[in-house]
Amino acid sequence: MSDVRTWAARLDDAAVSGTTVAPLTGDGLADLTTAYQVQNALIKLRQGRGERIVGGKLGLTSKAKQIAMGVDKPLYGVVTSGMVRASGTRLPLKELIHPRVEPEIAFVLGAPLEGPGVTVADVLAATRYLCPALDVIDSRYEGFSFKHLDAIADNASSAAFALGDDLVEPQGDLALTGCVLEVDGQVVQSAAGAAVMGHPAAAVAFMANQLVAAGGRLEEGWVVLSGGLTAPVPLQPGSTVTATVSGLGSVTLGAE
Ligand code: OOG
Repeated sequence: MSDVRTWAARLDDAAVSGTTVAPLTGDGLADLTTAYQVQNALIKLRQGRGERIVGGKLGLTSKAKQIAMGVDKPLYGVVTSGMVRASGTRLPLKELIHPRVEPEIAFVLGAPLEGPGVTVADVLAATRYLCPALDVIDSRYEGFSFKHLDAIADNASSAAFALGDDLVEPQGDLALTGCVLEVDGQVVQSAAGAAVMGHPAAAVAFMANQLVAAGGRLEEGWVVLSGGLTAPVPLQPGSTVTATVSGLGSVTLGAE
Protein backbone atom coordinates (compact mmCIF):
# COMPACT_ATOMS: atom_id res chain seq x y z
CA MET A 1 0.00 0.00 0.00
CA SER A 2 2.82 2.39 0.78
CA ASP A 3 4.12 1.96 -2.79
CA VAL A 4 0.67 2.82 -4.12
CA ARG A 5 0.53 6.10 -2.21
CA THR A 6 4.15 6.96 -2.96
CA TRP A 7 3.69 6.35 -6.68
CA ALA A 8 0.41 8.30 -6.80
CA ALA A 9 2.03 11.26 -5.03
CA ARG A 10 4.99 11.12 -7.43
CA LEU A 11 2.69 11.29 -10.48
CA ASP A 12 0.49 13.96 -8.92
CA ASP A 13 3.50 16.15 -8.05
CA ALA A 14 4.74 15.76 -11.63
CA ALA A 15 1.37 16.88 -13.01
CA VAL A 16 1.11 19.84 -10.64
CA SER A 17 4.69 21.02 -11.18
CA GLY A 18 4.81 20.23 -14.91
CA THR A 19 7.82 17.90 -14.64
CA THR A 20 8.42 14.31 -15.69
CA VAL A 21 9.18 11.13 -13.76
CA ALA A 22 10.63 7.74 -14.70
CA PRO A 23 8.13 4.95 -15.53
CA LEU A 24 6.86 3.16 -12.42
CA THR A 25 7.40 -0.22 -14.08
CA GLY A 26 11.11 0.52 -13.59
CA ASP A 27 10.42 0.94 -9.88
CA GLY A 28 8.51 -2.29 -9.24
CA LEU A 29 5.00 -1.67 -10.61
CA ALA A 30 4.19 -5.10 -12.00
CA ASP A 31 0.46 -5.86 -12.02
CA LEU A 32 -2.84 -4.48 -13.26
CA THR A 33 -4.55 -4.35 -9.86
CA THR A 34 -1.79 -2.23 -8.35
CA ALA A 35 -1.69 0.03 -11.43
CA TYR A 36 -5.41 0.81 -11.06
CA GLN A 37 -4.92 1.31 -7.29
CA VAL A 38 -2.30 3.97 -8.06
CA GLN A 39 -4.74 5.61 -10.49
CA ASN A 40 -7.42 5.54 -7.81
CA ALA A 41 -5.08 7.10 -5.24
CA LEU A 42 -4.12 9.77 -7.79
CA ILE A 43 -7.80 10.66 -8.33
CA LYS A 44 -8.30 10.84 -4.54
CA LEU A 45 -5.53 13.47 -4.39
CA ARG A 46 -7.41 15.51 -7.00
CA GLN A 47 -10.68 15.06 -5.07
CA GLY A 48 -8.85 16.33 -1.99
CA ARG A 49 -8.27 19.57 -3.93
CA GLY A 50 -12.01 19.90 -4.60
CA GLU A 51 -12.26 18.17 -7.97
CA ARG A 52 -15.23 15.90 -8.75
CA ILE A 53 -15.32 12.80 -10.93
CA VAL A 54 -17.34 13.72 -14.03
CA GLY A 55 -16.81 10.58 -16.09
CA GLY A 56 -14.45 8.08 -17.60
CA LYS A 57 -12.04 7.86 -20.46
CA LEU A 58 -10.64 5.06 -22.54
CA GLY A 59 -7.10 4.93 -23.83
CA LEU A 60 -5.27 2.99 -26.51
CA THR A 61 -8.53 1.79 -28.03
CA SER A 62 -7.52 2.32 -31.68
CA LYS A 63 -4.74 0.66 -33.69
CA ALA A 64 -3.50 4.15 -34.61
CA LYS A 65 -3.03 4.98 -30.91
CA GLN A 66 -1.55 1.60 -30.03
CA ILE A 67 1.02 1.87 -32.83
CA ALA A 68 1.86 5.48 -31.93
CA MET A 69 2.53 4.57 -28.29
CA GLY A 70 3.92 1.05 -28.78
CA VAL A 71 1.34 -0.38 -26.37
CA ASP A 72 -1.11 -2.98 -27.70
CA LYS A 73 -3.79 -3.10 -24.98
CA PRO A 74 -6.57 -0.67 -24.04
CA LEU A 75 -7.00 0.85 -20.60
CA TYR A 76 -9.36 3.20 -18.80
CA GLY A 77 -9.12 6.23 -16.56
CA VAL A 78 -11.27 8.84 -14.86
CA VAL A 79 -12.02 12.43 -15.87
CA THR A 80 -12.52 15.10 -13.23
CA SER A 81 -14.06 18.58 -13.10
CA GLY A 82 -10.59 20.14 -13.16
CA MET A 83 -9.97 18.70 -16.63
CA VAL A 84 -13.05 20.22 -18.28
CA ARG A 85 -12.50 23.07 -20.77
CA ALA A 86 -15.09 24.83 -22.93
CA SER A 87 -14.73 24.42 -26.68
CA GLY A 88 -12.79 27.43 -27.97
CA THR A 89 -10.55 27.68 -24.88
CA ARG A 90 -6.90 28.59 -25.44
CA LEU A 91 -4.77 26.40 -23.18
CA PRO A 92 -1.70 27.97 -21.53
CA LEU A 93 1.05 25.52 -22.53
CA LYS A 94 3.29 26.58 -19.66
CA GLU A 95 1.01 24.58 -17.33
CA LEU A 96 1.63 21.40 -19.31
CA ILE A 97 4.66 19.18 -20.01
CA HIS A 98 4.48 17.92 -23.62
CA PRO A 99 0.77 17.93 -24.46
CA ARG A 100 -0.75 16.11 -27.39
CA VAL A 101 -4.33 16.21 -28.59
CA GLU A 102 -6.55 13.60 -30.18
CA PRO A 103 -10.12 13.46 -31.50
CA GLU A 104 -12.66 11.24 -29.80
CA ILE A 105 -16.37 10.48 -29.64
CA ALA A 106 -17.84 11.15 -26.19
CA PHE A 107 -20.89 9.50 -24.68
CA VAL A 108 -23.07 11.31 -22.11
CA LEU A 109 -24.89 8.65 -20.14
CA GLY A 110 -28.58 8.89 -19.25
CA ALA A 111 -28.45 5.68 -17.18
CA PRO A 112 -25.75 3.81 -15.26
CA LEU A 113 -23.87 0.96 -16.94
CA GLU A 114 -22.82 -1.90 -14.75
CA GLY A 115 -20.97 -5.00 -15.99
CA PRO A 116 -20.39 -7.81 -16.55
CA GLY A 117 -21.81 -8.44 -20.00
CA VAL A 118 -22.40 -4.81 -21.09
CA THR A 119 -22.75 -4.75 -24.91
CA VAL A 120 -22.62 -2.08 -27.64
CA ALA A 121 -26.45 -2.12 -27.72
CA ASP A 122 -26.58 -1.59 -23.92
CA VAL A 123 -24.24 1.40 -24.22
CA LEU A 124 -26.28 2.99 -27.01
CA ALA A 125 -29.51 2.43 -25.05
CA ALA A 126 -27.97 4.13 -21.98
CA THR A 127 -26.56 7.06 -23.99
CA ARG A 128 -28.39 10.37 -23.75
CA TYR A 129 -26.09 12.32 -26.08
CA LEU A 130 -23.03 11.95 -28.24
CA CYS A 131 -20.56 14.72 -28.94
CA PRO A 132 -17.13 15.22 -30.47
CA ALA A 133 -14.31 15.60 -27.97
CA LEU A 134 -10.72 16.80 -28.00
CA ASP A 135 -8.67 14.94 -25.43
CA VAL A 136 -5.45 16.65 -24.30
CA ILE A 137 -3.02 14.05 -23.02
CA ASP A 138 0.18 14.93 -21.19
CA SER A 139 2.00 11.84 -19.95
CA ARG A 140 3.94 12.48 -16.78
CA TYR A 141 6.64 10.10 -18.03
CA GLU A 142 9.91 11.21 -19.59
CA GLY A 143 9.73 11.37 -23.37
CA PHE A 144 6.00 10.45 -23.34
CA SER A 145 7.26 6.87 -23.13
CA PHE A 146 5.61 4.19 -21.00
CA LYS A 147 4.30 0.65 -20.71
CA HIS A 148 0.62 -0.28 -20.34
CA LEU A 149 0.77 -0.39 -16.51
CA ASP A 150 2.55 2.98 -16.33
CA ALA A 151 -0.18 4.66 -18.39
CA ILE A 152 -2.91 3.11 -16.22
CA ALA A 153 -1.25 4.48 -13.07
CA ASP A 154 -0.95 7.88 -14.77
CA ASN A 155 -4.72 7.90 -15.41
CA ALA A 156 -4.38 7.43 -19.18
CA SER A 157 -2.17 10.54 -19.48
CA SER A 158 -5.24 12.70 -18.83
CA ALA A 159 -4.75 16.47 -18.68
CA ALA A 160 -7.79 18.26 -20.11
CA PHE A 161 -10.66 17.76 -22.53
CA ALA A 162 -13.32 19.73 -24.34
CA LEU A 163 -16.66 18.62 -25.74
CA GLY A 164 -18.50 20.05 -28.73
CA ASP A 165 -21.37 22.38 -27.95
CA ASP A 166 -24.00 20.29 -29.76
CA LEU A 167 -25.46 17.32 -27.91
CA VAL A 168 -26.94 14.82 -30.37
CA GLU A 169 -28.96 11.72 -29.54
CA PRO A 170 -27.46 8.49 -30.91
CA GLN A 171 -28.51 7.87 -34.51
CA GLY A 172 -27.01 6.22 -37.58
CA ASP A 173 -24.08 3.83 -37.53
CA LEU A 174 -21.32 5.21 -35.30
CA ALA A 175 -18.84 2.72 -36.76
CA LEU A 176 -19.19 4.49 -40.12
CA THR A 177 -19.19 8.02 -38.70
CA GLY A 178 -16.30 10.10 -40.04
CA CYS A 179 -13.90 12.21 -37.98
CA VAL A 180 -11.50 14.85 -39.26
CA LEU A 181 -8.80 16.54 -37.18
CA GLU A 182 -7.51 19.92 -38.36
CA VAL A 183 -4.61 22.01 -37.09
CA ASP A 184 -4.79 25.66 -38.21
CA GLY A 185 -7.28 24.69 -40.92
CA GLN A 186 -5.16 21.86 -42.37
CA VAL A 187 -6.43 18.28 -42.16
CA VAL A 188 -3.82 16.28 -40.23
CA GLN A 189 -5.68 13.09 -39.26
CA SER A 190 -8.95 11.36 -40.16
CA ALA A 191 -10.72 8.15 -39.19
CA ALA A 192 -14.07 6.39 -39.01
CA GLY A 193 -15.72 5.47 -35.70
CA ALA A 194 -14.79 1.83 -36.33
CA ALA A 195 -11.15 2.77 -35.63
CA VAL A 196 -12.02 2.45 -31.93
CA MET A 197 -12.57 -1.25 -31.19
CA GLY A 198 -14.79 -1.68 -34.26
CA HIS A 199 -17.38 0.67 -32.70
CA PRO A 200 -16.77 3.45 -30.14
CA ALA A 201 -19.54 2.11 -27.90
CA ALA A 202 -17.49 -1.12 -27.58
CA ALA A 203 -14.87 0.94 -25.72
CA VAL A 204 -17.49 2.24 -23.28
CA ALA A 205 -18.72 -1.34 -22.79
CA PHE A 206 -15.12 -2.43 -22.17
CA MET A 207 -14.78 0.12 -19.36
CA ALA A 208 -18.11 -0.85 -17.76
CA ASN A 209 -17.09 -4.51 -17.85
CA GLN A 210 -13.57 -3.84 -16.51
CA LEU A 211 -14.94 -1.76 -13.61
CA VAL A 212 -16.63 -4.85 -12.17
CA ALA A 213 -13.29 -6.07 -10.79
CA ALA A 214 -13.04 -2.93 -8.63
CA GLY A 215 -16.75 -2.96 -7.76
CA GLY A 216 -17.40 0.12 -9.90
CA ARG A 217 -19.78 1.17 -12.68
CA LEU A 218 -20.34 4.05 -15.08
CA GLU A 219 -22.82 6.50 -13.56
CA GLU A 220 -25.79 8.38 -15.02
CA GLY A 221 -24.71 11.84 -16.13
CA TRP A 222 -21.09 10.83 -16.70
CA VAL A 223 -19.27 11.67 -19.89
CA VAL A 224 -17.19 8.81 -21.25
CA LEU A 225 -14.48 9.57 -23.81
CA SER A 226 -14.10 6.48 -25.96
CA GLY A 227 -10.41 6.93 -26.83
CA GLY A 228 -8.35 8.58 -29.55
CA LEU A 229 -9.58 7.68 -33.05
CA THR A 230 -6.27 8.70 -34.62
CA ALA A 231 -2.64 9.10 -33.67
CA PRO A 232 -2.20 12.14 -31.39
CA VAL A 233 -0.76 15.44 -32.60
CA PRO A 234 1.50 17.67 -30.47
CA LEU A 235 -0.20 20.84 -29.22
CA GLN A 236 1.96 23.71 -30.50
CA PRO A 237 1.96 27.29 -29.15
CA GLY A 238 -0.27 29.59 -31.20
CA SER A 239 -2.08 26.73 -32.95
CA THR A 240 -5.78 25.92 -33.11
CA VAL A 241 -7.02 22.33 -33.28
CA THR A 242 -10.52 21.35 -34.42
CA ALA A 243 -12.16 17.93 -34.47
CA THR A 244 -15.29 17.47 -36.56
CA VAL A 245 -17.40 14.32 -36.39
CA SER A 246 -20.11 13.81 -39.01
CA GLY A 247 -23.55 14.46 -37.54
CA LEU A 248 -22.10 15.56 -34.18
CA GLY A 249 -20.50 18.93 -34.97
CA SER A 250 -17.09 20.29 -34.02
CA VAL A 251 -14.94 21.07 -31.00
CA THR A 252 -11.95 23.42 -30.92
CA LEU A 253 -9.02 24.09 -28.60
CA GLY A 254 -6.20 26.54 -28.97
CA ALA A 255 -2.79 26.73 -27.36
CA GLU A 256 -0.78 29.73 -26.27
C1 OOG B 1 -2.41 6.94 -23.01
C2 OOG B 1 -3.85 6.84 -23.45
C3 OOG B 1 -4.39 8.18 -23.87
C4 OOG B 1 -6.18 7.51 -25.66
O1 OOG B 1 -7.29 7.82 -26.10
O2 OOG B 1 -5.45 6.72 -26.22
C5 OOG B 1 -5.77 8.19 -24.38
C6 OOG B 1 -1.56 7.73 -23.96
O3 OOG B 1 -1.56 7.48 -25.17
O4 OOG B 1 -0.84 8.63 -23.50
O5 OOG B 1 -6.61 8.81 -23.78
